[in-house]
Amino acid sequence: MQAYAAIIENQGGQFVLDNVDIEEPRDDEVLVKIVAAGMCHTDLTVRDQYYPTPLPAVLGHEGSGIVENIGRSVTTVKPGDKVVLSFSYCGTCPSCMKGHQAYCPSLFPLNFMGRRLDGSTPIRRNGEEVNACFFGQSSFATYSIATENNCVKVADSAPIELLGPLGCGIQTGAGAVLNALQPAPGSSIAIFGVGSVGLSALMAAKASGCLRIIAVDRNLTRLELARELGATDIIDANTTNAQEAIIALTGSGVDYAIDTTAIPQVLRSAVDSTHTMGETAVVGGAKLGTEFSLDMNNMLFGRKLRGVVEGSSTPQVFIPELIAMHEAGLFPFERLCTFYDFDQINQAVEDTEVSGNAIKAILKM
Ligand code: CXF
Ligand code: ZN
Repeated sequence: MQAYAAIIENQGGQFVLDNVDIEEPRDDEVLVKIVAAGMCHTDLTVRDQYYPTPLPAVLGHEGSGIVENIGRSVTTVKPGDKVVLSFSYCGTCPSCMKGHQAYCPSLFPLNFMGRRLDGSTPIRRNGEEVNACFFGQSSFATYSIATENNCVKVADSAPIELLGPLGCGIQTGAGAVLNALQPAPGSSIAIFGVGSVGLSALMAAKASGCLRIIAVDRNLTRLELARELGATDIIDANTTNAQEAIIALTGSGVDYAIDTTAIPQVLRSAVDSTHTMGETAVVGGAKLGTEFSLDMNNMLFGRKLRGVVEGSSTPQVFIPELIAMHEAGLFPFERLCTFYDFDQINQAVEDTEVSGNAIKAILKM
């Protein structure tokens, strides 16, 4: 069938909108009419080829929409269902079977190789293959081929236009707190970088009963929003040494830290801002091969550092939980969102990464 898609043709280039042909779903696949798709920093990371998804490619991995058609073996969604699309996982390996889908060993090939595992792609432009299957969806398009595994069915009454970012950025931040760190009520936490991932972590920390929530960033508008969403302290990293300020505020450091920036020096100060036995989560995706250093003796005194992918989420469980928290007023993630028409996609990029005026851009198809 015909669809309209945003294609990255060259490293660092703009999105080019064009007509494409999309295949009908295979046995385990789901054709989704995309209503909206959030823009995540990882789309731009791949545009810049920090991760080697081959180009030209249709990116987009925070899609939401309505099931149009299903393959013969699909049983959990049907045409007309509202779905949020999340990351792709195999579903059959030990990690997936234990509920650790975000740590599926096939995560990279399934989400970043631009192809199904058999090497095929469901998208063509003028008869030429275009790389797709990005996070099992490539949802910067009016239609997407997803797999049953990465479709999360939501209620018919759900505000589907808003929900796509739950499939990646929002669950990445919220899950780092609610699934991975699991702070006890009364804990302290410092969040380095308050873009969409950091602010999602912050809202989750507030909902968890953290009593000291310290937001660190260089963007003053985002810091003000952090304060409105529950930060007890904000640190302007343009003018203040965050690590020193956190130690001064807390006496000995925070219980938990999260680095969303993927900048080695920032990750280092996140770890160094925790007290003995404090725990830091690294959630940002750096360019492949990026290294960072730590003080070994600082680590020796019980500090912990862990990587957290996609908020350690089982999407079919966690996304409905986040929707329920949103409905209860405990997780107002709509405050982060700015809507754009699909053909304004390059403006959305500029507003997100150049001016920083948009925190979570959502494209309406
Ligand atoms: C990514 C970060 C890099 C590893 C896979 C998950 N997060 C989503 O954008
Ligand atoms: Zn993402």
